[in-house]
Amino acid sequence: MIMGFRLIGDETAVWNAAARVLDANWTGTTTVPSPGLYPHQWSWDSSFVSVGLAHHRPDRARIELMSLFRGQWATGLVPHIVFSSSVSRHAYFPGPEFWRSRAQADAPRSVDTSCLAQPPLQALAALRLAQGPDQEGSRAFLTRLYPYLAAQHAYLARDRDVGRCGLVSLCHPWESGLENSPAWDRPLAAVEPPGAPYARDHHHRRTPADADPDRCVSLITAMRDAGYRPEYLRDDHPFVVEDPLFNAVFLASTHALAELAEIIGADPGPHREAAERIHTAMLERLWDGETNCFRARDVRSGQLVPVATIAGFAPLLDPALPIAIVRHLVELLLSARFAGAAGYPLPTCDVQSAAFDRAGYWRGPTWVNTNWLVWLGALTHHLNAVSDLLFGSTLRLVRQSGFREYFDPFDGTGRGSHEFSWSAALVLDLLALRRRS
Ligand code: 2M8
Repeated sequence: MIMGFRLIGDETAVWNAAARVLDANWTGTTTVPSPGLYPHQWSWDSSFVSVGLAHHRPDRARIELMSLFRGQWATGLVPHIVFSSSVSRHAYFPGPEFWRSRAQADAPRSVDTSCLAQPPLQALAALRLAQGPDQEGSRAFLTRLYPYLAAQHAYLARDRDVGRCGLVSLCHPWESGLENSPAWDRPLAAVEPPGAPYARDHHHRRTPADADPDRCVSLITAMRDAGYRPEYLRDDHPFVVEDPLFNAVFLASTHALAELAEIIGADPGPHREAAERIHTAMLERLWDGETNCFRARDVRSGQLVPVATIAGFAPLLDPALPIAIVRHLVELLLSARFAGAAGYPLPTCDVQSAAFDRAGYWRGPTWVNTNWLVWLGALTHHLNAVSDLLFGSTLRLVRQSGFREYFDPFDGTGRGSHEFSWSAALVLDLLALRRRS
């Protein structure tokens, strides 16, 4: 279904191919990120997918979002994985038997989940639906969804502002969505390694590709044993990091939540105030005025992490970002540290950093979802040269290599899984939004 905009050149073929990927990965209630590698429902994947489905199958986008909230905890946490009961328990590690969510009083009884968060894109995705053609249908849907979104945002502000400075803290690298980013190397190295390596025979298929799987697994064990209590996270948990991408997404979704409140006749005021608080804290805590970029802050050491990554461009999603900072970010983005050195931008890590790895998982390759987030930020500030660059680069990648999970930033070679859902979904959004204007 192509509505209200004109595709040019071979864009119709790209559109149809992307739609076929989403159709193939649809299970009836959700779209798996990739059937072989990621056979369950991931929180931010589901949101990216809903953004694309809003143009292709808005009916499915609504089911997709609603099905994710089956996994919401009584605390408001939207877990990063909702496990499918029809998939073998060996299909993915760590699976339900590792997280043991049902042993937690606040977790849902009817479905197994992980116990971590992921960048909270759901309100932003819901707003895309509200802006689609079926406005009547979506208003009823949004009225149903709104309380779940509000609870999710309240949870993050209340229980996950571990540093008490107005930002959400990651308590695990997997909460970032950029699992193996070099930004986590230093805070992770400061975590006491477990006495014994975790039982690798538990790992039947693959473990998230971390630099340090033992520490990653032991961090979850520690959180689980403490019942995921906020007091434990605040007082004892060793990995606590404020990340610009997570918080920029939280800020953008908080603005979206205010707009949704207006649409359904609820009060947007508290969401606008929350957005203002995140905006202020992000500038105070994560802007590095010496090197003119945003960096993650390790709350335990108090230090900003040394490496500049793609996450530092996500604050462009903040409509109130001061113009001087916007200019610094554009300069860095176009420089030989990022787009200026890559034929297929944007690399996920500063290419001049020692940690950069053109093929390493989240350590250099270009991903469609990070391109899309920065593209959205560029649109927010009317940075046409940047949004056109990201649009062109992303389309070139999928035309050349297909809807792969990630890509070599220098020659566009596809890597990771094939027919990856968010790569397809976000290309639909790029095509739809560019042509509508
Ligand atoms: C990757 O993360 C999972 C763990 O959550 C893994 O490595 O197994 C990341 O790319 C993450 O951002 C994504 O949501 C997930 C599913 O696509 O895969």
